[in-house]
Amino acid sequence: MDSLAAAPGTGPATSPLPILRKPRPAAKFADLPTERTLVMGILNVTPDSFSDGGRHATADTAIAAGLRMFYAGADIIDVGGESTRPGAEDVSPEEEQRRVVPVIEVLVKAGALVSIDTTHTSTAAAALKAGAAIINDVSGLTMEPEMAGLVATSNAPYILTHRRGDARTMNSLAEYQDVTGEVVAELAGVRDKLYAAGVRPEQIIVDPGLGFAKNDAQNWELLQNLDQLDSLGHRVLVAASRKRFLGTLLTVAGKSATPEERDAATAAITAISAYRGAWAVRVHDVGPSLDAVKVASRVAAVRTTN
Ligand code: PMM
Repeated sequence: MDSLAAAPGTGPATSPLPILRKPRPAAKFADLPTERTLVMGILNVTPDSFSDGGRHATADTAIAAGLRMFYAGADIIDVGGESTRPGAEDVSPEEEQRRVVPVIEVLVKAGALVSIDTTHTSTAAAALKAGAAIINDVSGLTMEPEMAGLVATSNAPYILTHRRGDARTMNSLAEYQDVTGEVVAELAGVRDKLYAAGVRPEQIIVDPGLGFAKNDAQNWELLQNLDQLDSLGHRVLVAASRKRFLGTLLTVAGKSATPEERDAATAAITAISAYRGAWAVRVHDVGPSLDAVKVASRVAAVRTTN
């Protein structure tokens, strides 16, 4: 396996891998900081992700990118092997696992807390076996309802994302009278299915699913109404990073901003989400969001001491 080149001092000079620091004890979800918003770094091990263009398509380049995010301070590394962009083709669970498992194993050995971004129960199970600690299912349980059984038996935290339809159909399903109210109600419905399968409330993290069956105006409305998601009583994750609605907002001379040109706007959303008390943000560019969290925490500290 080429990723073994990551062993300290054994990598060829051409290896993209940073030198591995001493392996650390396995990170635990329970040890994550609770006094501030967490930063989850996105690691797409895919040839066709919309936002990083397949940059981390091999195990070595993905591990290198994951380690860079971890050493930069990311609290969680979210590893995915299937593109979820609208219109993306399905990837078989076998291919998905071939992409993600070696990457997860090395990141966990290095001491990172890893989440697995998948809609497949078998991939979530393989990732947990490889050391991942959190299941991030963007389908909101709609692809494989049996995922609920795995969440219950594994006791792993589960990110429940709001989505209608799948990657091919979701764009046509963005019809709401009251987007926030309907997203909250639909999340509550899926949450009840998780409860029925034996999942505990503390395991559930809710995500409004920005861009998943939402148009630009609906994404902005959900961000303005983030507080309403708190009514569900779970941790809240905000995942706006590099999404198309930011590109549209930053349009210059009729040309929408490229994914990389959306990072400053992403950090601005991190500051807003952190100030509103989100549990975590999911971002491609970790450094600016870590700074944004510091700013929001510092301002909020004045609010709580006054
Ligand atoms: N969006 C993408 C992928 N995974 N996971 C969660 N929990 N929420 C999201 O909104 C979400 C996600 C879209 O693709 P990207 O990995 O390129 O950002």
